[in-house]
Amino acid sequence: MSPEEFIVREPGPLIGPDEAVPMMNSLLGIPGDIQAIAYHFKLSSEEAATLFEDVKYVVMGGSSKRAFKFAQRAAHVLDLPIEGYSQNPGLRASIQSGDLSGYKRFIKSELGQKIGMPVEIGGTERYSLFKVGDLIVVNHGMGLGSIEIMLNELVIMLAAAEAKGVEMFRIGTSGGFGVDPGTVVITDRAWSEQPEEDLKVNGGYTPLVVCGQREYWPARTTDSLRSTLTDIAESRSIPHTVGGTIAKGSFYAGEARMDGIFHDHKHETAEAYFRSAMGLCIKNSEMEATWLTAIAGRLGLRHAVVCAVLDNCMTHQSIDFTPEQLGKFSKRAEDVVLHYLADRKGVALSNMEVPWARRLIHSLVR
Ligand code: R2B
Repeated sequence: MSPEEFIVREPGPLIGPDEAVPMMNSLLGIPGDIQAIAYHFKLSSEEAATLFEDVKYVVMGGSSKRAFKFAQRAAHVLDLPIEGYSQNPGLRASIQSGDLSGYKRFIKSELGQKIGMPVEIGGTERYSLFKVGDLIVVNHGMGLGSIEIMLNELVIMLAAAEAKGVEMFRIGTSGGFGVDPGTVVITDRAWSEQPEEDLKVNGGYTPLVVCGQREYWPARTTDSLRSTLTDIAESRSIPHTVGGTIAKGSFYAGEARMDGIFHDHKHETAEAYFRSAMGLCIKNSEMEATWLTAIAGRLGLRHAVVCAVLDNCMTHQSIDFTPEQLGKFSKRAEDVVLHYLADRKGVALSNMEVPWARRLIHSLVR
């Protein structure tokens, strides 16, 4: 197939601070009148419109616990109000209908606002979404399929709310290619796990399968945001590097890890793979970056991927640090984004931690 035969989806122009998240699917309606249901979040466009109108930032990561902790930290250190989903369904009506979940959510929401504890908004079976001030913190689960679902529904809700100038950050963990554990990789572009396929189209695109066909979607993160985050890491002495990030479709097989159920490949095969990736300035691999750059890129939303390296795939393939060390490493990625938010809000960060007593109360209530 010659290059001109590829379907290439171009990045959209970056939206300005007063421009709303664009709606690209006219079947769902026009801005100001979008009729949609975020199926996995169990929220309608009408609910989203009232909840998310003022959203400016979205911070996402794999685990729901980490999303809660980031929201908790952001609320505390940036002094952001906790926003819950507190439509009182009434105790009597809840008992009569035999479903107390709405009423329980109302109580939790009211309580959360009093004790500074973020509370999930919407359905929680698949994802946990918190809102503190103008910030959404949400988990996307593990893998490309999971983040694609989350992003589609989230972006539709933000478009329905006509949220303006929204910026998106993925913070997470990753395996490093010749990069030491504890280093934060600030992604310049995402790659598929077959980088030679990405190279078939010039200009920073990555192949994604859509309706059985390979399409090329934007792979670059936003230059200005990336360089601001790099300056932040530099000035705060957070160990970091900038480079490419492979988003794998699998955790064990994709890298011929030595700690999976199969061990079909020699270590040299995996090493040759890592080395050829390193030749393209690829620094790490995780499992989500391509769908973020693809979706945010097409919509013109400023976006960044900031992942801490937990293990260097070149030297050892099992994650053999203590949970405390790993927690410290992954916090570094969070810190970069937290500092960015503080700078944008003009907040001087003296203490970046939530006091232990508050954390204790929250863990008892949650
Ligand atoms: C990083 O960590 C998860 C696997 O442990 C996955 O979501 C990723 O990208």
